[in-house]
Amino acid sequence: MRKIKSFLLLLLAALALTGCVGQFEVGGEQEESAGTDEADLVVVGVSQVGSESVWRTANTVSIQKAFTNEKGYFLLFSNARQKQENQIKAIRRFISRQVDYIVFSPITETGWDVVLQEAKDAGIPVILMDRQVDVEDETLYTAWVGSDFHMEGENAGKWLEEYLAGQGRQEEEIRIVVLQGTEGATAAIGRTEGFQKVADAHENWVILEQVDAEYTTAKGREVMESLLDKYDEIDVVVSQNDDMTFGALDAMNRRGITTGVEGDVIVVSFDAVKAALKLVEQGVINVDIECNPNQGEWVEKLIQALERGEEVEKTFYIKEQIFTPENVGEYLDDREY
Ligand code: GZL
Ligand code: ZN
Repeated sequence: MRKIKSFLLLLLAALALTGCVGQFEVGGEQEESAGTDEADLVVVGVSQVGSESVWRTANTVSIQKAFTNEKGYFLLFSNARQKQENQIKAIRRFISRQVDYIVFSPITETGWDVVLQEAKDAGIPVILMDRQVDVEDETLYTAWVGSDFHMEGENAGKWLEEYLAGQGRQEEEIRIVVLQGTEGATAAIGRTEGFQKVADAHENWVILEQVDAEYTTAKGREVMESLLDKYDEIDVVVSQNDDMTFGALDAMNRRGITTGVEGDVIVVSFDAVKAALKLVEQGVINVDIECNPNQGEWVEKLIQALERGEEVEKTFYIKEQIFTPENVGEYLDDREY
């Protein structure tokens, strides 16, 4: 692994001579250039899902903040634009460049066994962040840092239970639609299962339909339009990220349907990005289940431990909470994303 350092430093020296050291694209990656006096950098190859949501962008920022030259890293960052084959290509490029670590958020859980075996054969540890892989051999990755998506889904269900009880609506039929994230993504699987587990305890809750709206605003709007065409009465919209929620709110508002605390439709959202928390504060969104994107620092801590030759936990859940109009005010100001 170290021998590519001399190659890299030669390359950088050449660039430095031409005075154009800085971020440069190599084979679809952005490389944070290292100052030429950096003797011994840990090279980390990161394959990110894409830039489909505000949450994803914040997640990327947390990676770029964690893996800086000052902290001793050479970061190779690749944006897969939400295509699994781009992630597989990037991982193969990282292997051929013999990076020290591979970090990635797998867009969906399946299809990774072959390329992760290649990384294992090359002796390169793989750390997962955010979403998970469903592989036969769990030794194909060293650790995973992310959220407890089941817990997030269950928290959404429990909040709805309490909210409806507070309105005396434990008996009446509650008609629910769910905008799901990308099919096969850990976050979508967990949030769906977690919410379903609570819904199963309420025979008066009717989940009319659950539709993949790919975590984007455009698809969220389109899916909400079709659900509004199909069902004349919807009481609750559960939307598995804020970007889809923005699209769904737009679709409802265009039809004069109001949402939130005083509205016709209860809105349950996930991610808790700042723009959505402002709508929680206004009472337009009833509750937002946080999904903490700041995983970079925890992945970096794992790599530090591995560099020291320590054993690390396989699973690392990061802390998160839920936001309602009652509590959001105290968090809004110092929220970065
Ligand atoms: C959740 C993450 C999801 C976010 C979406 O950890 O995988 O992907 O909820 C993002 O915003 O697209
Ligand atoms: Zn579960």
